[in-house]
Amino acid sequence: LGVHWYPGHMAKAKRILREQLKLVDVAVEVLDARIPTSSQNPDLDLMLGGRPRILVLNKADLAEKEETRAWLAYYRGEGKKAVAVDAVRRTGANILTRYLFQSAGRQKAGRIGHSLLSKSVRVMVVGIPNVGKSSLINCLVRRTRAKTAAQPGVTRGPQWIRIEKGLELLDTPGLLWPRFTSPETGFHLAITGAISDRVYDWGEMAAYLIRYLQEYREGLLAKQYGLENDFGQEEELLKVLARKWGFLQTGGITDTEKAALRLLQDFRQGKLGRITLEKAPR
Ligand SMILES: Nc1nc2c(ncn2[C@@H]2O[C@H](COP(=O)(O)OP(=O)(O)OP(=O)(O)O)[C@@H](O)[C@H]2O)c(=O)[nH]1
Ligand SMILES: [Mg+2]
Repeated sequence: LGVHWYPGHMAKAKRILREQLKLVDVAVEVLDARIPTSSQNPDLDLMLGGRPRILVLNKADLAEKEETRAWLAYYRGEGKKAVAVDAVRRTGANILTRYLFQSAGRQKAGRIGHSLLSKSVRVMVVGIPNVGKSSLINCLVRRTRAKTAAQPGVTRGPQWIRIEKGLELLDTPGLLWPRFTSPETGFHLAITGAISDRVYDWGEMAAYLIRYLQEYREGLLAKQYGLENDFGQEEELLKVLARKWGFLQTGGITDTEKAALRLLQDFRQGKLGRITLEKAPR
């Protein structure tokens, strides 16, 4: 399970990130609101040292509202600055901007183009692959500057982007760490799209997701896909779905791999509704 998911370019990315850190006033750690625990890089504390940090729960549109609220309350209880964001629809961007200036110890001096700051606040945006770092920057910049795509590993080198509001934003490549604390972490990262689909087995990932939904969201799959029920073996359920979608191989054998991928895609695109895989401690 999860063998070559720590590609060589990540070691390089980490090195570059360390070099750039000297220039940084504030770090924004982008987490996936569906998996706040698993998307938090355990190496980052050491890397960032005492630098001010803001947590962004991104893709909040895909997570359960109540859970996201509970996560924010939890972080704030720990004295951390945290904000929920939907980088595509620009929700939460204004709060984040305010936090950035606060954390850098500055008041926002003026509106766009009227900045009284002699030097802009330098912000490094870090996080796991595909979590929406580049999208977040584009949403703060209000236009498309950083390249984004629905697969991990799009941003390769570091990239500073200056905006007129007295902020300079550094986009960075997605980082993972060499050892996951639990197999669950690996699954959660893979299911949400942080790890390349070439690494994990689709069937296993889909089976994990099905088990989760059977346990915590009973009836959801049945309702979504018009099935009689959604209990039973994961493999059986994938066969039912494959048949339903007409994913058949020669000889009429159901193509469960293809069904698994479709299910994962539906989850990632939010077609199954808002689903938080990791609940906030309360
Ligand atoms: N639904 C939803 N999708 C998002 C959000 N933010 C980003 N995305 C999507 O997630 C995918 C990855 O976004 P990127 O901004 O490229 O992510 P990244 O962290 O820069 O990825 P790498 O550079 O590959 O590490 C894209 O398809 C985005 O449209 C969000 O808040 N909500
Ligand atoms: Mg990127």
